[in-house]
Amino acid sequence: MKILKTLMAATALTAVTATAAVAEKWDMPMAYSATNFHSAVGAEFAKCVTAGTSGGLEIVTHPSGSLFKGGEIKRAVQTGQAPIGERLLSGHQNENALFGFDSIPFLATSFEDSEKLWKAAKPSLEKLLDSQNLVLLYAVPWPPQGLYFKKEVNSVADMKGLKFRSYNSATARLAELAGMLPVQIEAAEISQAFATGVAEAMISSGSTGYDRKIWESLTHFYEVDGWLPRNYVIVNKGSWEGTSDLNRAVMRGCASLAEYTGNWRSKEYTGFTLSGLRAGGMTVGPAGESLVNELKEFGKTMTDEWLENAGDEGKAIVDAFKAMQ
Ligand code: PCA
Repeated sequence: MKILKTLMAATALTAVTATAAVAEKWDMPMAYSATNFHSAVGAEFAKCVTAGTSGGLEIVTHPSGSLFKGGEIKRAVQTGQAPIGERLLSGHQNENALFGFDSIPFLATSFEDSEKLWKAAKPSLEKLLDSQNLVLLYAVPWPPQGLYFKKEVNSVADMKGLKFRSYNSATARLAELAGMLPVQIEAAEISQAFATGVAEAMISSGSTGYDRKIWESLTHFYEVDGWLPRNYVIVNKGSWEGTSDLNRAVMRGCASLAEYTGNWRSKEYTGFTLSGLRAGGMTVGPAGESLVNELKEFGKTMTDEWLENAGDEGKAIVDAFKAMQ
């Protein structure tokens, strides 16, 4: 009974504080199309926070890079131009190799391993983000990465000279190793890049090809399961510290829910989007064994290079991940 009374008093207090506090509105830039599952999860997260704070903190999502383009989102949140945002952090691995832990070819190639790798890397990532004025809320993996072309490809030799759309330095490096010409383009702009011939091939998930109706320009998708890069929702530290305890607690709760449903949706979306590519007329199937073997050699080179760039902290992540196997 005493507990109940205390609880009721606490709830009454929260209600008073919530109504007394000035309602805040946070714009949340997101890089990918509104129909993409990451954007759907972000929209649910925003609703969860708005409802959970009884409108005390309203989060408004802006998908498709409409508020800030993908490449600008991290800086916008760091500098407080946006209080919160979503970004593929491996897009910033040229700034710090640790951001690229999730784009090492053939290190973690399944959802299960991606989860383990995330567990191993999360403390380092949180620390790095903290040093950059950022608070990490949640991270959700893209489906496994595979290769897109507009012709049949059975070996690295077939890839030589192609203009290859990259989304981070790992994908650009892969292109170089395969003798292709990398060109960095945000997902929101790839339909046009492929339609105009600025790019002719890429590595990405079935999800991004499906979202961008890639069958209008390309013909083949080869499942490689190279890695599962993550999108992250980050908050400006000043905005985080400046909002109420209640708002922070609700955001943490909604973030764990979003991470859970995001993982689940990513898995579901994998098969769904591959069927979608097929329905669009593309040839979809696993990459041939000899092509995979050639790619694995590049993977070894890139793992060594990453370990060299990411130093002891990088090595500790890989070791912790391997210890979970
Ligand atoms: N889609 C994003 C990143 C990884 C993915 O599957 C993109 O292609 O930009």
